[in-house]
Amino acid sequence: MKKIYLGLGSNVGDRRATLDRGLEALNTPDLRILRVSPIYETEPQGLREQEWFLNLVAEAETSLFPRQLLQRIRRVEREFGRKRTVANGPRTLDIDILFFARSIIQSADLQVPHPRYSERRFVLAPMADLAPDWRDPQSGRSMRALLDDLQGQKVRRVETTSTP
Ligand code: PH2
Ligand code: MG
Ligand code: MG
Repeated sequence: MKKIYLGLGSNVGDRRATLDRGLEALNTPDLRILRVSPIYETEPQGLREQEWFLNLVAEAETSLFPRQLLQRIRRVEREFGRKRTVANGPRTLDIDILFFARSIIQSADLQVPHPRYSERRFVLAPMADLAPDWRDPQSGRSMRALLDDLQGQKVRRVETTSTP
């Protein structure tokens, strides 16, 4: 089993229920959710003219290979009515692979660690809650240090979740 971190986000519909049900849908024998961060309400990054998001990070372990994991995630996103229209636009449920153990993957359809995570407070704040000493396999920097470097994006913790 490999340890992974997934970022979940929602800014359409009942965001809180979507995150809860998304975690349930992901939690299977070959993809075990171990711990879930607090939930944050976060200012949209990228495309700014859209509703605020709820974001969280989940720590899990999986026997899937990275590409199988990607297929699984896409299936779950589709179950939640995710339509890929505007890049960085509104989404009922977005699930991103942040880390896959210490693997570094650079291919056209899959990049791990997530290529933009270290510029995003909506990832780093919940990530640092769960695993402040986890280090980026490329830069060697800890989540706490990366978060300390990032200012100005509005995020606020709204709820502490219970681990399934
Ligand atoms: N996801 C994006 C683009 N912008 N902004 C916030 N606050 N949260 C997100 O999850 C998010 C975003 C692309 O996936
Ligand atoms: Mg995303
Ligand atoms: Mg995504």
